[in-house]
Amino acid sequence: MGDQIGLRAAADQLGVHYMTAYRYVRSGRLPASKVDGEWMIDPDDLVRLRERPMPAGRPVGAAPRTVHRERLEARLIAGDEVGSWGVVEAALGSGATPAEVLGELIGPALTSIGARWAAGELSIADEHRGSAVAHRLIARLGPRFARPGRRRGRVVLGSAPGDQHSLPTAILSDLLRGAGLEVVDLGADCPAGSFVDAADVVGRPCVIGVCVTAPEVLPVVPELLDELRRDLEDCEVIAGGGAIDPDVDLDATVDRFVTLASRARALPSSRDRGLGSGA
Ligand code: B12
Repeated sequence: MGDQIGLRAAADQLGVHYMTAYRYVRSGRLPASKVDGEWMIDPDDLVRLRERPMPAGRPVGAAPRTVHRERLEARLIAGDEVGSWGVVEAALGSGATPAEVLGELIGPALTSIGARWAAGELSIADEHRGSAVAHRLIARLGPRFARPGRRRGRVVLGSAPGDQHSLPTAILSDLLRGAGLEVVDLGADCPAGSFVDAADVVGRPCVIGVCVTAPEVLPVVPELLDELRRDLEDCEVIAGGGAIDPDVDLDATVDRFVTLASRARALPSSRDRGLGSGA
């Protein structure tokens, strides 16, 4: 890595206007980090940019997806929400669906950030910064998954007690909403009682999805599942997530939830069968 240079010097070296270089940074095309309020650039990245220019109007396909993913990862690590959203918009503009943005851009960018953290290449602060921006991107995309009409079934999602990961349930929730399910996302670190309360609120029978991303919480999972299955005997309780299934097939996961939730919806609730708590 060479000595970092400022944005104006980078623009000069590229032979482009300052604002053009700024746009390259905000769109993730040119990696940069903020130092004392100024964008600083590694000269090696200028060389890479020259070697791999991005022609306008590239066709939709695997290669541009990879480019968008790499750009997004760079903007997430820089904590650049505006630039990150710019990459998302560029991907949507080139034909990616919101589900593809979640499943093929944001998810894989996070996975790569995690791998780079595990390899000692990124700090935990980089990961936290990127996660915070990723949450905001997911929130901005959320309304695009709203579907009018009758729901195909109901789902409660949450991470196991002690598991601090909330992004996996946020992403999965929207994919399930997009598939026509009503979803309550409880986020990180959910005690058993919260799953039960949420099931009562969304309406039973429903599917309870327990997300396990942190391997250290795996020991509490069997007991949690037993408890939930006891308390929510009219619901389907399943577990998944990176610590259980690291090579998850997202389409198959969504199909599984849809099948289980549709089947549950067709069943009478425990209250109708006289099995409720008596309340
Ligand atoms: C962001 C992140 C964090 C953030 C979380 C921020 C947040 N608000 O979510 C912070 C910094 C807090 C964090 C903490 C930790 N993390 Co972390 N984290 C990540 C990272 C980079 C991204 C996670 C993510 O959102 N992935 C993207 C989603 C889309 O992918 P996904 O998890 O596979 O989820 C999909 C599917 O699994 C499925 N799914 C999810 N839930 C369910 C449920 C059911 C029922 C089903 C069927 C499917 C399903 O749908 C999801 C949507 O696509 C990952 C890297 C990675 N590989 O994922 C590491 C990673 C998960 N973390 C890891 C670790 C080790 C930790 C810590 C233990 C680190 C530490 N020592 O402190 C702590 C955990 C502490 C705790 N008790 O929870 C490791 C886990 C290693 C392992 N599996 O063996 C990873 C893989 C990093 C790595 N490469 O080593 N982390």
